Amino acid sequence: MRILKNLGKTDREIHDMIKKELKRQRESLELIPSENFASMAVMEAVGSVLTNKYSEGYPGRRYYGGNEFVDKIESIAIERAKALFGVPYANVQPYSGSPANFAIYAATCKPGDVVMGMNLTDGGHLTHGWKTSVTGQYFKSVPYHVKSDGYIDIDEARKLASENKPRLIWIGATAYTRALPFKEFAEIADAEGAYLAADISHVSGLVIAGVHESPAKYADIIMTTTHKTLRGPRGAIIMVTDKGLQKDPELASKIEKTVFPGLQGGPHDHTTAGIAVALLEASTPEFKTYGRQIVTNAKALAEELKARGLKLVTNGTDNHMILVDLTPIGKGMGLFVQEALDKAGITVNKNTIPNEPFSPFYPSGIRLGTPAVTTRGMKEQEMKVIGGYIADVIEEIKSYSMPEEKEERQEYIAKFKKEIGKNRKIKEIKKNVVDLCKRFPLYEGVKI
Ligand code: DSN
Repeated sequence: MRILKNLGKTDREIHDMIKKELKRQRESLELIPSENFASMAVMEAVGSVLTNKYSEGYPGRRYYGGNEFVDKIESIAIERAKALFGVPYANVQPYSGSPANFAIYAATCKPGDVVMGMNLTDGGHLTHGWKTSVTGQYFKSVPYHVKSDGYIDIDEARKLASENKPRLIWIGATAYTRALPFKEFAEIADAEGAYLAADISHVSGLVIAGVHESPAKYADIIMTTTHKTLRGPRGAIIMVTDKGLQKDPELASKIEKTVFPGLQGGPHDHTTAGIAVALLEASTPEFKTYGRQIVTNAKALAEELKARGLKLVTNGTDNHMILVDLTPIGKGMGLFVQEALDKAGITVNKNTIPNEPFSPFYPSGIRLGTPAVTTRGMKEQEMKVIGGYIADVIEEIKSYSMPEEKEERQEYIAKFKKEIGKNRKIKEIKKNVVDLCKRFPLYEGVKI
């Protein structure tokens, strides 16, 4: 099936870049844990005529005419989200995770209120109160941390909550490889009368598949982006639980008002349709099998990396993600490993590790995840092979280490890039990666 025919006639430049990006996605191993491959059905909905419509307001209460079908689409998306996550209220309009989280602050806090979230460099998210995010500037942020074993320090969080009396507590992360302790955080929030918001963006697909506990019984508010393990288009959903409505019967209407008109204008109806399709796909038995395989694959990959001598934060994983601690290999190795793996056709991202010893710009870890390779149909056997490739690439570059002197770093990085560009072993791995990818075709039959 040939797609983007009209784009090819109208704008060759963009058409060619999309064609190249499809080839890149097809021929590389996508291991960034927050990325995935949406289905053709999801992408067709997102690329539909719905992009033409304005529909400020909510179903049945719009500021524009002509919303007969958009109302139905949004209502379907809402009902599917409520059923899948077992909640009484869902708002599918947030443009993405960061604005969704800000809507949650606006609904529950006033500027200057105390908020708590996991520290960014321990694995938390920018919008959970980090200093460079407005969430750390408009609110008084008191971050909690992980312990030396990499697990969330629940005792510290309890103590900080009791001392600082937060209005809102976040439980959720972007670089945390263990189960999120919803029950314990509900106890902490309840003891202080705080709202508990669960940001399950990374694990929502696993929650649906039953391989990660659901926060529905524990949190007042749940937020998920829709494009990670959930495998939909880029967007977000805010949900209010039964518990949240018992605590504050106005909570759903507060969220509704802060999303629109508080923060956003017209919802992106094409994205809403894509979310509805992704939620339908996520309600199938096949999706449950997929979610289980994501975790099985992550565990298999973790075991292979460990067998090859690599150190993992928390020594393993409960979810879709692995955080490799590269400190035994060299200083600030995250960048070098990311670049070298990129050359081998393996896409990961450099990441800080808890108590980052080097620098947030040149961090000491890499973050890996299995949602995208699992979508391609890869299983434990392939994870073992991929783990071997990763270890082989790291072996090739283990003599590099980031200079302590900041002025020397740019020159050193440029030299590193030149040298790995010529590395024969990495070139050989790249060939093997392409062969492996071809055995697990992506968007089969699609031509641009
Ligand atoms: N950027 C996302 C991630 O990679 O985890 C979070 O916003």
